[in-house]
Amino acid sequence: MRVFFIGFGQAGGKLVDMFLAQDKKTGANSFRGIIINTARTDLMGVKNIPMEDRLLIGQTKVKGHGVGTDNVTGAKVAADEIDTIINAIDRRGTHDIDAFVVCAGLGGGTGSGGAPVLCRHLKRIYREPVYALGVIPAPEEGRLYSLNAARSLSTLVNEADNVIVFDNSAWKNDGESVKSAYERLNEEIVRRFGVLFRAGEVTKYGVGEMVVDSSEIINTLRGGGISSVGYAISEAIPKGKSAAKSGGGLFGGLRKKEKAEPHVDITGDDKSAKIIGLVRRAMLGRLTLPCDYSTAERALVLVAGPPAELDRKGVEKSKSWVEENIAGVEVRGGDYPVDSGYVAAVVLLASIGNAPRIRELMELAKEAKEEVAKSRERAAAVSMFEDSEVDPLFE
Ligand SMILES: Nc1nc2c(ncn2[C@@H]2O[C@H](COP(=O)(O)OP(=O)(O)O)[C@@H](O)[C@H]2O)c(=O)[nH]1
Ligand SMILES: [Mg+2]
Repeated sequence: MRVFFIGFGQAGGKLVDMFLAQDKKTGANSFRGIIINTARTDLMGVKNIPMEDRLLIGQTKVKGHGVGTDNVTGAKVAADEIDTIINAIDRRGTHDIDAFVVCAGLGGGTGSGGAPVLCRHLKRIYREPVYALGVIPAPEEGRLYSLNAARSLSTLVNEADNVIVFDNSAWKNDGESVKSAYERLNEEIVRRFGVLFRAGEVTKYGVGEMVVDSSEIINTLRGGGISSVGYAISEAIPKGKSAAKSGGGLFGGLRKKEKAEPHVDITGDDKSAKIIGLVRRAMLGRLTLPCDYSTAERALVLVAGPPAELDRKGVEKSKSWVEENIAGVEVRGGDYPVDSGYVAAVVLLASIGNAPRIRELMELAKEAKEEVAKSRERAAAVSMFEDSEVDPLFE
């Protein structure tokens, strides 16, 4: 799939920077993008995006210093300067793309406020689907971050064609701060979504036997709402060659402490058993957003790896297994031949009905709304008594 990425705010900008770098490294050339911020230093902090594709907005309001955690101002600035944003996107070229993906951390100010506004306008102007890749904050980041995320997310689900969520709290290790984990989390995000969004693009191995093309990703995400992604990886080594030597290729390999399932030389039924095992691990393991997978409306199963390891029967059986385990019956899938020492399975669980962290955010937002209403009532009651002799506190 050819994707136009827009990174909004600091987290969004860093992610798009990494997506484009990964794309370049693999020679795939399926991604392009721009990044947008109200803070000049954040725009300067990325490594791979050309200067002309970094857009500073809100200069008259915040003078390049950012909006802090004020997502209302973030949204206003985006709305005020939407023409400038659309011009920057058009300048980069949109005629041959399959989808837009707007990346943002939803707990802050610029991306949290700006992403929903941008999605609304992109949908009005272009025919291609508009997806959001939203990072939600861990509770330890504070109540304000959670409130910002709740507010942004509830708007975003109405404005984007689908919101794929990554939960920082599910991915940071115990005892580790969210901030110190950013780089590792971003690698996890880009690895998963890089494989998913690039599926169907021609590689030097040609296209797969059972190609997942962009229309299948689009149809899987068509139901809207919130989606989550699972991923698992396993070694695939031709005899006499180590996975480490042949490199991770598309998947960027493994980190030092990470373990892939050891490779066993297999053929036929074993080969499909290996794929089924991998898909199960992807769906039952840690998802980008922890959720009850049995509530997913649709799913997409993608198996990527060296052609010799890909197996039609394995993919078909995996699809049936996923179908048995989710709420809906629409499960799409296929393979994606790539130059890699690993086989990877990606399971996209679309339009999920139950995710505890999302429910928590929504409840928090409801409480906050009630608090505001109560304090307004209180203020109104006080003003009623201001001119009278009765002291409302001693009623
Ligand atoms: N996973 C991840 N989350 C980040 C990163 N940078 C910031 N965040 C989170 O994204 C949210 C918004 O922060 P930020 O992007 O700085 O806000 P903005 O610049 O105002 O849009 C917060 O919950 C941050 O914890 C990052 O590099 N990776
Ligand atoms: Mg920041």
